[in-house]
Amino acid sequence: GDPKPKKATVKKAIIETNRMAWWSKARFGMFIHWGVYSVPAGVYQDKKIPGLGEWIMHEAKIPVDTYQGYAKTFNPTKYNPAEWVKAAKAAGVKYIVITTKHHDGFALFDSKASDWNIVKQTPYGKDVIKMLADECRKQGMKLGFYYSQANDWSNPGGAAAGGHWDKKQDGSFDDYLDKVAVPQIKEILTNYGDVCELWWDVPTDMTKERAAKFAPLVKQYPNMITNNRLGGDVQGDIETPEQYIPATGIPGRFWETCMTMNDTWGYKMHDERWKSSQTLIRNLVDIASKGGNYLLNVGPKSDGTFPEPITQRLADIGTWMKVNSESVYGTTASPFRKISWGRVTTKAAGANTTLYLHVFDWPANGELLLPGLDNQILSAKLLSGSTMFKSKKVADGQVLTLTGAARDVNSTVIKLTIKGKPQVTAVIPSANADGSFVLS
Ligand code: H79
Repeated sequence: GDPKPKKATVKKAIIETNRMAWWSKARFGMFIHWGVYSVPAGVYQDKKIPGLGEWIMHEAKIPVDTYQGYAKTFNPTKYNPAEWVKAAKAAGVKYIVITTKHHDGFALFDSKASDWNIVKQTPYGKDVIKMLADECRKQGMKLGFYYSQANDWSNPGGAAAGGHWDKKQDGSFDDYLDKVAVPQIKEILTNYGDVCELWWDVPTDMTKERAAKFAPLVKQYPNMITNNRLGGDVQGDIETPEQYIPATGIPGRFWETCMTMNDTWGYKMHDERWKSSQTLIRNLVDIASKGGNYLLNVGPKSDGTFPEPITQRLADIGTWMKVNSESVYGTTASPFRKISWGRVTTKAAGANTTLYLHVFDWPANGELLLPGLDNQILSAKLLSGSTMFKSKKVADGQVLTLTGAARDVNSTVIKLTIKGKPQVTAVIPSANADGSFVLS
């Protein structure tokens, strides 16, 4: 037979699992994209610039000096990190990841490695990252940092990879890495307490050798989770689908879908295509049902406040989570191959199993089919109330008869307890070659 795995290998596997445990349970994080781009907010020389708000410098080819002028009016006097963290908490968010420096190269923290930072350049003059870190610590919120390592349109040499339109951007990419990116990573990992997640972005021109420049720093924080965008041959801990939900999840990898609430990460004054609260809640559920995390973005305005549509949506999500969060936190993927009426999340309950049935589309005849479910059903209860539902066996599974339940427009959750581990007989065509399956 196979040789037994060495003790050290087993021990390492356990440490790895524990390291990711809080993250896997969390399921819901908040991304914050904030920077100088929130000042032009999508408008340059009276023209609406199409595309992402945080890309305006690149999209409009704004000269470095002109762009740096925006910092002179970046004065977020209404910035109150206590309110931000409170709003995140109330929405059910378990961790925050904020842009410490995006592609425009502007550091939102006090940096000795580059003068292009909030303390040096703005009338505000305060380290907003420190303020947020202090507040997160106070309110028991985990904090992670986004840092654009390979796309920097302001610090000389940093734009070598990401396009060039101003002589001021000239320089050696390696010098930029050595003099700005590596020292700044040291600063953000050293000066703000625990960093739960380090979020690299866009590994353009990041060779193995260049990625290795960051390795000694990152190695000092073995509990910090890193994403897969550093470059070189570094895989990181988590996959990062951007703006989409993988149909079958990502078997064998931790993953986190990051997504905007409208069509931009950084604030734009003319972007009103907001996803509905229902869509955002169902996305969170969909992602949990496939075993991933949802990193939902907010783009604050330059005055330091969240745009009203964001505040509204966070509150709506919070209202739903207040009643239903146990169907999200600590759950794992659905045991079903395909469910037509919604999504399912799973949690072990001792020897038994809880299935959270998220009903998106209420069955017209009130009969909710659990396709191919073989286990004995011990109970079926509305999560938000005391209503119990009866079940019966049918040819292709089991059916719950839904009666008199208060429906939730976002997702009505039924807490189903079944005996033992889920046993689901396939009632639809076979799984993909890797054992995953299409859920929708
Ligand atoms: O920070 C957010 C994005 O700004 C960043 N990743 C997320 C988390 C990101 N950087 N690069 N990309 C995403 C891919 C680039 C996409 C585009 Fe474009 C930017 C499409 C439209 C604007 C670059 C410029 C490609 C076409 C025009």
